[in-house]
Amino acid sequence: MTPGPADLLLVIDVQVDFLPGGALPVPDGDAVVEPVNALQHRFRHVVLMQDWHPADHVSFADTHPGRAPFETIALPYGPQVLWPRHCVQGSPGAGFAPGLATDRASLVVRKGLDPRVDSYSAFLEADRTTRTGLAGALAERGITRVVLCGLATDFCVLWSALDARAAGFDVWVVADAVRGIDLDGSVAAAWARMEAAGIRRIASAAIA
Ligand code: VGL
Ligand code: ZN
Repeated sequence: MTPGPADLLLVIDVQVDFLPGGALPVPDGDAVVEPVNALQHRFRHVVLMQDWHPADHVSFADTHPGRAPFETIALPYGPQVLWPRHCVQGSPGAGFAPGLATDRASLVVRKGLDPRVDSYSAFLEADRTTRTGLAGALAERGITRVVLCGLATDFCVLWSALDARAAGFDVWVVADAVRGIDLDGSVAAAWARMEAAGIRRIASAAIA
């Protein structure tokens, strides 16, 4: 693949709290920084996503007395996995990973700001109704293909890729520039769902 003017690199949640030692560490998560930086030079359009929660966010186990991280609860919009408190607005853990290049991004989009609604997806919050505005911004820039990288394969990358596809974009995921959390086989399940949705998998070496 040779990226052209209608291709966008969408960098998902490469933030301190998702790295080893962070509040919600993705195993080997820091390994994506180098390939993500290299990829950014090959795209004219780069958008960085940032998970950005209020301190009392509904996805935090702390917000629900008696609940523990990684339990699933029922919310009005459906099942919600409870997480350790992470990516609190303005906290060091919400910052981009040290070493992540940010200069080439034209847009930084934050998600998960509503205390009552989570948003794994860069496009559509967990209520499946509230839009982040990203699809409109990409349409205005004439983007037709979205290439995803970042964290985590089985949550924010998965949902962002599925919603990009549902919004009509041609969607690719860079296999060596993502890492997953992997709860009960969720990484393998994520790849299967993406494949079934017509999302393509590519190696960063094949993008030049
Ligand atoms: C994410 C869980 C909670 C992610 C964000 O970036 O994949 N996962 N918040
Ligand atoms: Zn989150």
